[in-house]
Amino acid sequence: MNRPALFLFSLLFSLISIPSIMAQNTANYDESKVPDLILPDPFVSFKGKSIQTIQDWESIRRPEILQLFKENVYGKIPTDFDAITFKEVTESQNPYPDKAILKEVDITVSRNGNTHTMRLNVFLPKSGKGPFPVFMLIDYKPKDPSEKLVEDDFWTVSELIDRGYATASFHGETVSPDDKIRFSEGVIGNLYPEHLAQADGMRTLGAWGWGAMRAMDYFVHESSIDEKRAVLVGHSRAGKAALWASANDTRWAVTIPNESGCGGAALSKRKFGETVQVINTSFPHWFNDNFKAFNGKEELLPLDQHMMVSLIAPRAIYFSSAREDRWADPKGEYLSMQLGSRVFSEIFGKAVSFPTAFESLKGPVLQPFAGYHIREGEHNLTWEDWSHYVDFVELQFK
Ligand code: GTR
Repeated sequence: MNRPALFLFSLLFSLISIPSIMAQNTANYDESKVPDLILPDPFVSFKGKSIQTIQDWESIRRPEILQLFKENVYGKIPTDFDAITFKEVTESQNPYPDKAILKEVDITVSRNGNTHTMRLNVFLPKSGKGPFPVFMLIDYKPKDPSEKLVEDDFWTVSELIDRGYATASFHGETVSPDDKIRFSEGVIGNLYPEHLAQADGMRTLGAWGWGAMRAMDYFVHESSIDEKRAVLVGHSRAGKAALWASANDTRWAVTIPNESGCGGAALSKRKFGETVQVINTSFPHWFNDNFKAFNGKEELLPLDQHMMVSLIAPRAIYFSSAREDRWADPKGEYLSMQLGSRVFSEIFGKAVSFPTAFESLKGPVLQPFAGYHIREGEHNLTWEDWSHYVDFVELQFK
């Protein structure tokens, strides 16, 4: 190419590519630029029926909302398989031998002659009388699951044991690799390969949700754990997966996504911080293919994340944010809880309310069924978060 042609080519290239790169990389952090929120009504059915009773909710509206999320956002989570086995292995040293029993469990699931094995790590209190309530964390840190059994400040095993809980965790990588090329080299490719060709098929976050369900199967099987008092926790990307897992599997008594942001707790239609286009571009393997149609078009989504809260009800749900984690849109997370939790009072007759404006919130909102806190600091899961979770959970289980 001669120089003027090269110049013209690169000018054209930059004109085409700069706006699209900017659209991907610039996040709005200005509240005055947030569009007027027009949100779908959780209490009106597709046919326009006003939903007011538990019966109509369970038989009409909840299945509609679940279907909307399957089709447009996360993809289906398959529930069929032929067999599941639990095998205890001994690979790691127990970091808390004085207070806890460590069980490393290989969960092997088979379907159509194929198998997939995921690893669940479980700590049971040595003192106290079981069966114990359990905090289950979907983990994804560090990147290599064999590197470390417990992330000290992230999965606060010791403190949870001290408060009388069992706690368990699996690493997402052992179910579906968090990688846009290799994501199918886990349960999706091994057991459910037909999903790869489906626009509403299971992808990584759905697969992590599938993993949480298999962990729950283990709790049902393990007599020292009380599966009726099981709490599902996930941070950030794993918080998105925890929400979707619990929407699909009503065996979880309490669901706690921490700083789960876009595609998690935060309202997508606010377009504040991370957007649908940004998340689908950086992590095309997280959500189903249909979700990509809403890149830059959040206003066309036939749902928003407050409806995830309504899918969890009447089971308990808690959101948490961090002040400096604007990428995850703390206000959008709170609004989603505030609006979505209306299902508790309007359908289930439970006194749940979030009357306070986000800007004037002081301290955690702790009440039966639904709660929220925002702590100072950055995007992370810390003991400060966990300690509020324990306080919230104690309100539910007492
Ligand atoms: C970010 C991503 C967020 C959130 C976060 C995390 O890069 O944009 O949606 O999931 O990672 O998982 O820590």
